[in-house]
Amino acid sequence: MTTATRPPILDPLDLLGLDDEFSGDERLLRDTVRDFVRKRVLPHVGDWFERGIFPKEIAPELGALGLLGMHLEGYGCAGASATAYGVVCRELEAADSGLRSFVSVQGSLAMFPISAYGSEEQKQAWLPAMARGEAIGCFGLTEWDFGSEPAGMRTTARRDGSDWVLNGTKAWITNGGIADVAVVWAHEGARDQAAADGSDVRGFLVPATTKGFRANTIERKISLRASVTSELVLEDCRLPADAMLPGVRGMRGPLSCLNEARYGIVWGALGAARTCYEAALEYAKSRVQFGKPIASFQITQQKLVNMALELQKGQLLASKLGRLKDAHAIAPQHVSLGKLNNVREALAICREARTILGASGVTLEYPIIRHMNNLESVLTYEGTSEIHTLILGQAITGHSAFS
Ligand code: TGC
Ligand code: FAD
Repeated sequence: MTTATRPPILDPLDLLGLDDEFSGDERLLRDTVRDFVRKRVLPHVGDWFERGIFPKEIAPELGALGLLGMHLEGYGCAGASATAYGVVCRELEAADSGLRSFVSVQGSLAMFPISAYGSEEQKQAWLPAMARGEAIGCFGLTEWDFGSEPAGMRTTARRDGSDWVLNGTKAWITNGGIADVAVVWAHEGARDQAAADGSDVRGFLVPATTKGFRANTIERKISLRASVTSELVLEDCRLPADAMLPGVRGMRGPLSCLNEARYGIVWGALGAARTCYEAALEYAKSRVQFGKPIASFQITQQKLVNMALELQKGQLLASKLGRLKDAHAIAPQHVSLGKLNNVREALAICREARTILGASGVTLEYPIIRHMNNLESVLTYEGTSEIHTLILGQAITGHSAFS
């Protein structure tokens, strides 16, 4: 006896109809970005990944869509809601984490500190051009020897007359090699006087044309290949007095930027996972083994159902964080909760989806292994899953277990 197939009763991609709760503007933005990605990115992204390139010329196109610094106010930025920003991150990362990374770094890590802590002159000089995608930014916090513990950084900014002189090396910097301006975090003063807790850390705007500044590409990544990752070297980079961001001092400066970018990842990871789930569902319906579509086997259905459940739970979490953020009631620990859960579950969904494709799942003919590899970086950057566990552990117990 053959089993009859019936049309699905629920939308397999949104069992609870959670997207219906977005406003009309948010749904319009979702559809606009989805359409852009379908036409402009999906036909090429496998090739970009394979060749290890990020097409810099896409920046003005993202700018024209109003996606760069979209959650910031003024200076050409759209002042969109947190939910709208999240939806955009989700749709971009449904194509590739590298594309979402570009937008996260530009808007949340480079434009946000200028907007929040910059002088009026710094805002005028950079924000409109960055919103249009005519100038690209990067964010230099991590160093080779200081990743999870950025307060230990060795980069310094020493006064010389009214100038600043920066020395140090930053590592793993997204957009580094294509940036026009780097937001560089450094101890103020000489290295032997640097505060161990980072309370003397300041942010500096370093134009890529500055003498003594160079970006070296980090090669041979097998994750986030459609994204530029660089080492930034600063050798006696002399900058004018007004290169420093006047509005913040200490680790609160860089860490507050991370809240913005981590929030985008909470949504973005769902996009990558959705693409993998969708690819696995389609494959399972058409792949026949033992005389039946593999979608008709109980174990395959259990895998698909678990993926769909985690996608819905992740979306509920992201939407709740969006509402908290719009109400200015979000705490960094809330963002850690979302980043930890959604990236961990997205990676699990991608790995499970890969098994449904069998051998086909290991090729770039399908998007799954690309997303899976990308999410290994997403699990590590913007605070590793272990660091977010410890942030939440401290929030729950009151005890710090970092050192
Ligand atoms: P701690 O002593 O706890 O705090 C120092 C000061 O910072 C404040 N603070 C925060 N402020 C805003 N937002 C947050 N999330 C904050 N966390 C801490 C804190 O209130 C204090 O302020 P004040 O005014 O009292 O001095 O800080 P700590 O140095 O002990 O660090 C704690 C820890 C381990 C959680 C932190 O270092 C951390 O988050 N480490 C992970 C590092 C990280 O996430 N790096 C990311 C680099 S950028 C990146 O990966 C970009 S990938 C981009 C892409 O391609 O998408
Ligand atoms: P480490 O800090 O050396 O950690 C190694 C392992 O030890 C991890 O599992 C970690 O969780 C664990 N660990 C560390 N401390 C503890 C502890 N106290 N308790 C338990 N476990 C612990 N940085 C930027 O500044 N700007 C960027 O644009 C940027 N882009 C990136 C792009 C990519 C593709 C990647 C991969 C990284 C990027 N980073 C960027 C760097 C990223 O933020 C760091 O890799 C991350 O913070 C972790 O640092 P680390 O790699 O040095 O690992």
